Amino acid sequence: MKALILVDLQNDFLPTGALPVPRGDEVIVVANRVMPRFPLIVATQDWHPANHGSFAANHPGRKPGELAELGGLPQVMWPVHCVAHTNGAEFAPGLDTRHLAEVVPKGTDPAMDSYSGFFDNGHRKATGLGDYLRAHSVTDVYMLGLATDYCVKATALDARQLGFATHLVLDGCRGVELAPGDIDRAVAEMRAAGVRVLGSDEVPAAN
Ligand code: VGL
Ligand code: ZN
Repeated sequence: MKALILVDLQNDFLPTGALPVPRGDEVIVVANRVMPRFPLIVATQDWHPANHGSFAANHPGRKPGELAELGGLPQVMWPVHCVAHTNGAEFAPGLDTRHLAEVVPKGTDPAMDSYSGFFDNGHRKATGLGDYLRAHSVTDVYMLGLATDYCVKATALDARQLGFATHLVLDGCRGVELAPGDIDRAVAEMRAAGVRVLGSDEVPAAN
């Protein structure tokens, strides 16, 4: 059984959002195009409380883009983004959400960030997505979304670690690229972990 994971296709990651991913808007049509090829589709949502520790604004003197610490881990300081129940956290307009079987919130604990859709960054708590996929006999996960160098990468690496055959739909992803080369390095890291990288035109039709 195959599943499609749509990673953080939310307003705040679009070019007009609070944490803009360059050309992030271009992946929405890719998501809509491949969805009909999957029997099971799930989506993650970055879903932070206003007091989240990844927000520079919650650390006096810190600016977005700086490196600090959260929950004992190195933590990039981000602009306030994807605050639960705000417009910025909503799915991108134009995304066809009718066939989402499950929406997985992450990053809800103010004291820990969660890039992956499976676990927080400290691998201390699971979101339930792994159990959900196993309960549905999923063996293969395909994924696309935002951002390649953060949440997509973390979700793909965890999927591999959980034993799923993991496929990255590269033209359905865009990255933040805080430092030049971050996207290429993220893709290389995923490949090295056994993630198969493909184009949306190579995603097999539903069978
Ligand atoms: C993300 C930074 C902070 C992402 C989420 O979705 O890649 N990046 N929160
Ligand atoms: Zn976030």
